[in-house]
Amino acid sequence: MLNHFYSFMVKGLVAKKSDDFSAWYADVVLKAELIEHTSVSGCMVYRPGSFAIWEALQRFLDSEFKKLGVQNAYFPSLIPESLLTKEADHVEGFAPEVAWVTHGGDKELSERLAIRPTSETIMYESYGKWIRSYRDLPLKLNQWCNVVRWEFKHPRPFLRGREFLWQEGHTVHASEESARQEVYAILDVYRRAYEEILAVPVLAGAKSIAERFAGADTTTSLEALFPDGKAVQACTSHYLGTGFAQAFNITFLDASGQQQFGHQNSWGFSTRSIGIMIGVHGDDKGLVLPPRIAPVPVVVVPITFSKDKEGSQNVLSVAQDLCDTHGWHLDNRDQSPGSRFAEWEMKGIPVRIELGPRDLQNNTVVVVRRDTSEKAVVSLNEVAQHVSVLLEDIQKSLFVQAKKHLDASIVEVSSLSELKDVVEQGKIGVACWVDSPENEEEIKKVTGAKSLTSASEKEGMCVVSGKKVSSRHYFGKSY
Ligand code: 87F
Repeated sequence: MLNHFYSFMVKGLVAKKSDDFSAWYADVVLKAELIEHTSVSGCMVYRPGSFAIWEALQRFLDSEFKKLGVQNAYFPSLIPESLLTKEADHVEGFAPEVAWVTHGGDKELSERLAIRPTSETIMYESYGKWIRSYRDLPLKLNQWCNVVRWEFKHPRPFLRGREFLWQEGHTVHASEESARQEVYAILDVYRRAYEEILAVPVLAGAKSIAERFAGADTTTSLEALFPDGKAVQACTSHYLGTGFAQAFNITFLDASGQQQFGHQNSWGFSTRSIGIMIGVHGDDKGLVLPPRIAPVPVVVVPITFSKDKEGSQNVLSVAQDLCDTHGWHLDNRDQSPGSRFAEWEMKGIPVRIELGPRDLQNNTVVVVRRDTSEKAVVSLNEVAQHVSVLLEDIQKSLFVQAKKHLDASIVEVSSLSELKDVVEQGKIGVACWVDSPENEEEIKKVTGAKSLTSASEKEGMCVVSGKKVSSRHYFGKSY
C-alpha cells in the first residue's frame, strides 16, 4: 500500500537497479507504461508501449521464418483432455499448470478442455490427417498466439505470467538430418532477434537431459544474463524425434514406398524476450530501448517561453518541420521541459532533441542520447545525418556493453567448489561435465546452480565424476 502511494508521489524509480533489481524491474515496467496489472494475478495488460515492441519482433521473426519456407496458420485454443494426454511424456510434470474449461454456461462439459499451454497435440492431430507421402514434406507451420500456464511461482511482467504471447513453429521432415538442420537455423534466427534487434548477447547450446523438454529428443536454447547475475532461458528450438509422430500417426510413404514416421521439430519465442531486453539495458532513469526496437526512436522537445511569442512560434514551426521531414515524434505538450525530458527518459526513447529560441538563433539543436546522457550541440543542417549515425552507434554500443558484461561473467571452473564460488559472485561457470540427471542433481545440491546450456567442447575432467570428457556446460543461478 505504502509502495503504491509512494509511486504516485515520486516520478523516478523507487529502487536503484544495482541495489534491488527485482523492485527496480517491477517499478520500471509500470512507470514506463508498458504493463498494467489486472485483477487476475499473472495476467497482465500489454500497453501500446510494449505491444509495439512485440510487433517489431514479430515483423523480424515472421519475415525470417518465411525465408525458411514456414507458413502461418491458426489452431484452436481449446484442447480436449484426451488429445492433450495422448503423448503422455510431454505433459508429465506440466499437468499442474494446465488451466481447464469445464462448463458451457451452467452445463458441465462431457470432456474438459485445456486452454492451450502449447499446441503440439492440437496441431499434430491435423498433421496426422494431412501427411500421406514424402511429397507432403516438409510441412512447416507457425502460429502467433497466446498460451495459458497456471504458474504458482511469483509472476513477473513479461518474464513469468499465466498468459503470454508467443509464436510456436511446428514442422515435419522426411529425415532426421533435415529436421536437425532446421532446429539450428531457427536458433540462429532467434539469436539474431536477440543480438541484432534487442542488442542482447546470448549463449546458444543444447539443454541437459534433465532440463530438456520431456517430449523432445534434443532441446536447444538461448540463455541471457541479467545484471543481477541470474541467467534466463531466452527461447527454445526442439528436435522432437518421432515420438509425437508415433502418438499421432504422422506417417508417410517414402520414395521407395516404405512407411516412415515423420521427424518433427517445435520452436518458440515469447514476450519474455521483452522482459530480458528491459532487464539487460534499463538504468536508474528507466528503460533504455535499442533504436531498432524503439517504437519512437527520436523525440523532439521544443522549449518555448510565454514572454517570447515570436521566438516560440519559430521554435514550434522548426520542430514541427523536423518531425514531418524525418518522421520523428513531436512533444509540444504544455508541460515543463524537465518533466517532458524525464518522461521520455523513463520510456527509454534513444534520442531526444531539445530546441529553444536561443538554439534557433544559432541555427543549432541539442541532441541527447539516452544510453550515456551525452549531449551534443548540432547544426540544424546536419542534425538528420548526426542522428542516423547516433542511432547506429547506440544500437552497437548497447550490445557491446552487454556483451562485455556477459563475457566477464563467464568463468572456467574445474571443481565443484570453484563453481560454487563463481555462482555466489553472480557469475556463470563453464565446466567439463558428463550430462546425466544424477550429475545435475549433485551440482544443484553442492553449488545451488542449474545447468543452463551446453558450451563449446574442450577436453578436461567432469567436475562431478572426474571422468575425462570434452563436453562442457554452462551453470548458474537462473530464473
Ligand atoms: C505446460 C502445460 C502442458 C511447456 C507446458 O518449448 C504442457 C506444456 O509441453 C509443455 N509447458 N511445455 C513445453 C513446450 C514445448 C514447446 N512447444 C512449442 C516449446 C516451444 C514451442
